[in-house]
Amino acid sequence: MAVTSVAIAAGTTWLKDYLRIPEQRALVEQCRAFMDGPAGGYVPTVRGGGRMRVRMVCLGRHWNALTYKYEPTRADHDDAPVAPVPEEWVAMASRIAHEAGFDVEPDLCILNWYDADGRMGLHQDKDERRESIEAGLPVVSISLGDTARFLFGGSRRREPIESLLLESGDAFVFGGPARLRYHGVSRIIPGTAPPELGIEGRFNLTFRKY
Ligand SMILES: O=C(O)CCC(=O)C(=O)O
Repeated sequence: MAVTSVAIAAGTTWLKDYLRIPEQRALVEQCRAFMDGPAGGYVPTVRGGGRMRVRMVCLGRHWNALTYKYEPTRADHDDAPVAPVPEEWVAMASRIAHEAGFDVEPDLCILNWYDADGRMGLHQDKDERRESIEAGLPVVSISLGDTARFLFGGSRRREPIESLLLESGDAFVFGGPARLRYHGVSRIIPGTAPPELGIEGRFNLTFRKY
């Protein structure tokens, strides 16, 4: 299947079908190994006391859900040290960013697992270094498994929100003037993953430069 590049708005590119099935399958295996590994996925509790609706593993730097800061160990959970982002993942995310017109080498990845009830509230990604955000260095997102209904709003919470169906193998990039746009996942559509992946649920990887 050919990659379709959809320019959603300034700084925002949706690369549909970016990853072929063999690449997706290899990534799913790696994601599973991180999620089920020794310092594996856990359900973060955010500072208001609510439990997130995903299982999360951070690579490169840990995002602390209580302080909203990045750190070298998982201080809000088990204090385990954070594994590095695999080099081939950095290369892949840089390549995707380049396709969307950005020059960046990400140094952290947040890996989320959504089961059939998974979701993520509308938020901005704004905990990276101020310099990275001001430079508009993009967030590169990759979807694997079940389709997600992805919400994409504006830079202010009250702006209109678009709803997009991100499918397995899609990449979505937002940077430049779009770097602080609100986004979230309102639902997962069970049973929509490509059968070749043998997966019920969804992995999402977001790459960022700290
Ligand atoms: O799962 C997604 O598509 C979005 C994930 C996200 O918003 C995040 O990790 O900040």
